Amino acid sequence: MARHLITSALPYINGIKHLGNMVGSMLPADVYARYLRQRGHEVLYICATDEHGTPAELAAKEAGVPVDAFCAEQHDAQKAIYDGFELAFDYFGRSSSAENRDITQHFARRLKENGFIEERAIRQVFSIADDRFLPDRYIVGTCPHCGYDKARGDQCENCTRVLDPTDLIEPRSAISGSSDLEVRETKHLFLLQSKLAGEVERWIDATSEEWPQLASSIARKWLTEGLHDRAITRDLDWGVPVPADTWPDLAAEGKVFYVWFDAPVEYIGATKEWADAAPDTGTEDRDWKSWWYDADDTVRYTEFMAKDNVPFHTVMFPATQLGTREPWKKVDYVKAFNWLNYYGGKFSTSQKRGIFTDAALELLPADYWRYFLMANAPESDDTSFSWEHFTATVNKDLADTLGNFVNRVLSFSRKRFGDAVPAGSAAGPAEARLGEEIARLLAEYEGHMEALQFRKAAAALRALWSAGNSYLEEKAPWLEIKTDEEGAALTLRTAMNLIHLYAVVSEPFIPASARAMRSAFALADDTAAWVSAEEAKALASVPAGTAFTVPPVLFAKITDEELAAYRERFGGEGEEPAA
Ligand code: B3M
Ligand code: ZN
Repeated sequence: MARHLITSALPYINGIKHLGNMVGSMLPADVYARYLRQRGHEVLYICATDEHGTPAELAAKEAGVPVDAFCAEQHDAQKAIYDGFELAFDYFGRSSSAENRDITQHFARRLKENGFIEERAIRQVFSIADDRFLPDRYIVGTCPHCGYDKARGDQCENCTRVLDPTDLIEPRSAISGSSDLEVRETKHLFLLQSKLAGEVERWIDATSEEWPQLASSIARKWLTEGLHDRAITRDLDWGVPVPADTWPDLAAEGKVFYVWFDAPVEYIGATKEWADAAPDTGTEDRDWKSWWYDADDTVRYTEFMAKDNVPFHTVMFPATQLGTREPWKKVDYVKAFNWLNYYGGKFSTSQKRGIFTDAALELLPADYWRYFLMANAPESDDTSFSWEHFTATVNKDLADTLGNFVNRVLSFSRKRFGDAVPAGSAAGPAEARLGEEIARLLAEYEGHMEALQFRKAAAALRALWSAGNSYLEEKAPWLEIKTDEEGAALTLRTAMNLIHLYAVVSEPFIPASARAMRSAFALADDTAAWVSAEEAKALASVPAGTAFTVPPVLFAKITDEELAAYRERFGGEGEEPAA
């Protein structure tokens, strides 16, 4: 079996994320990691909070707490929510870790040794009152294009135009509000991407064939626009410090690395954090470097991210890795996602628009969200969330098709045959046909999962659930029992085997419900990680006589009143949220 390294884009530390952020990175990565683990592969799923850069500093300042305390608290808050969604990371690290600092600084030293980093003098805005250089985002003023008076030095979020701080009218410091600014010369480190462009292009040519069109087209677009040398240091108080042993002057000025220089390195950093956090029982050898160093022939690396992160992951980070002239594992497959919109408009953390991960879990169990989001994942194009669509999907696919099947099969059998799986007559043509259909649909489901086509995989899973309902309608044990008790028992035993099969294969999407279905049966040995084609055809993994219980209803339907209340609270078509 292969060794699969999986990473998902690191959520920024500032603020609880919305569902759109999760469905474009961590959730599909989790579904894929779960599936591969169940198929017997060795999987390492790594993620972390992205804790550096101006977003963290500004958010901490707004919260009135030191940035390191802010990050520690926000990391735990986000991790608790992801635990609620059952995102089964092998490790969820922090880009502010010592491990990431050390590896980032190592990368920078190697890049300098190999001639891919140099110091350059640039002119930058200095704030006398704050006694520091101000990164572009720290300068606010009036936009010369639209007159918006809170435009930032890098971009006006009102008219989205990219700006230069010197464009702003009446510029002032976002920290102190002081307008006592002047432009001074300062030195920064530049990553000489232009010198690595040829190698990056050859790597993309050799690797991106199999990537989804969305990822390969964005990577190529950035290549054709030309790989420019890029400043990779900032004047911030919070970030990976420029190492004094290599750049004493810049270190003395307190320069730190640009967040997008250290954030992708945190995929490696968090893997080392995972190893360093190994239980000292010595029970497991967490060899972090075997996943990342000289691992081209032994590890398959898949990245999950939203489309705006593709350039950094397919151009800048591989360029950085190549420039070290060390055999760091580069990505093999980039699974990029479009946007999940909210009634056609963008989810927005800053404008509190859409549904946030914490609120989602307060409303409904994780599996409702996991299934809906994956069945409507923005893979080939943007998709839009609406409460009406969410309600219809939950009520039909989860409550009616799966939940109702489980409940009525187990309840009816218990009522008529007691608490053990009934034997009944030997399987007949209907069971043979069903077995063939289940095996076919299972193979389809596996094919889509191997191809990372999650919407198609969810559709195949739904078809598996529907096949059980069709069989039940065809056999109608509630009628059959009047004339053929043995036949009705066979039908129920077969349907119970389907429930167990659903429990095993649905786990990547709806782990909590899968556990509830599986634990209904008191199987002596219930360790099967997957279902073979033969087992799917036979539908006999749960033998007659197995004790079972009837779990509580798996999915409560969303009522019209609840639907109306959700729309009221979060806003609907063209309606502003009440909250
Ligand atoms: N923190 C996510 C974003 O752009 C960014 C990903 C970093 S992955 C190394 O929202
Ligand atoms: Zn503007």
